Order: sequence, then C-alpha cells, then structure tokens
Amino acid sequence: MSQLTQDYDHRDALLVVDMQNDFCPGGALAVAGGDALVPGINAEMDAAQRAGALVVASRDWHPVDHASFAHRGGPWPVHCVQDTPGAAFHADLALPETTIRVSKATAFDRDAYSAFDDTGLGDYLRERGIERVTVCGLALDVCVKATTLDALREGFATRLLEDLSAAVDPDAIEECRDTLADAGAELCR
Ligand code: VGL
Ligand code: ZN
Repeated sequence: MSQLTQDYDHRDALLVVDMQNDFCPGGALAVAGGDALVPGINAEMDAAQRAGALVVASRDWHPVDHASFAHRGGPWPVHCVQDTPGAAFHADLALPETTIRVSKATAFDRDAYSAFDDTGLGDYLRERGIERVTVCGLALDVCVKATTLDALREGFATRLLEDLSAAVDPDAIEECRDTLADAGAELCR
C-alpha cells in the first residue's frame, strides 16, 4: 500500500505556510481550493509530529494600512490584518500544541513573502538541529514559493508538497514548479 504522508524524523521541520481565512474561499485574497488542503495538511502535521519532527506554521500578519495594500499602491487587496478574523488560521487546521508560530510581513512599510524574511526562523531551525524543511500551504506562487527558495538559500534540504499547496494564479503553477526544481527543491506528490 502506498503511504499518504512523507517520511519525517527529528532533523525535519514541516513548514505550513499561511493557512489563514483570508487565503481560503470567502476570504479577502481567496485561493481556489485553499480550504480543501486542510485535511491533508492535518494528516501531514500529525505524521511529522509523531515522527519527532518540528511543526512550524507561518501567518501573514499585516498592520492596518500595510504597504502591500492597493490603497497604498501595493498589489493586493486588504488581507490578513493583525487580530482580524481574516488573519486567523483556518478553524479546522489542527496545529499540534508544540507548533512554532511565525508571524511575517509585520513591518508597516515593506512586504515580505518568505517565512524566513526577518523572522529569525533560519537560525532557530539550525539551533534545533533541523537539516531538512518540507513546505506546504498558501499560496504556491507567492509565499510558498518565496519560503521554499529561502529554505534552499539558508542551506536546508527542501521538499515541496505539491498536492498540499494551491496557487493564486493557476497559470503560474508550471513556472513555479520549474523554478523550485531548478533551485534544488524536491517536488513531492
Ligand atoms: C500571500 C499575497 C499577499 C501569501 C501573502 O501568503 O501567499 N500572498 N500576501
Ligand atoms: Zn500579505
């Protein structure tokens, strides 16, 4: 029988990117199929935690009037404003109690797509003896892509869980896969 989750051990971190209401259908910056990832990601987090891996969950966590919002000249509608329901993790996301939570893009004047950008996550993972990072979540063509590329730059072996990620722009998926594979990520299904 084929297994449905990846292999993990204590040198692994599973990094769940931005599984927040605003990126799910009905949200301010909805990704088609975003909410449908939740059961699979829950199973993956369970497998990772049981195997002694670290589970990390990032959230997009913008101040009111953030620089990335359209009314300030940015590319995005208002989304993931700190302490609003849209910024909360999806209600069915079963984060283990020991999940390391990382807030990103918190600076008022500048956007940040990667969970490694100005968060200290790279040093933290190295201190914990992590050698490999497995990335899933939202959105494939924005924050998952940037996070995966940064994980590689930070020197971690890096896997992308393709079936547990969805894109804002479905036309960008092919380019995304190529870019990540060329950079050295292992694409897993
Ligand atoms: C994201 C657009 C704007 C993401 C965050 O999490 O992929 N996308 N901010
Ligand atoms: Zn954002």
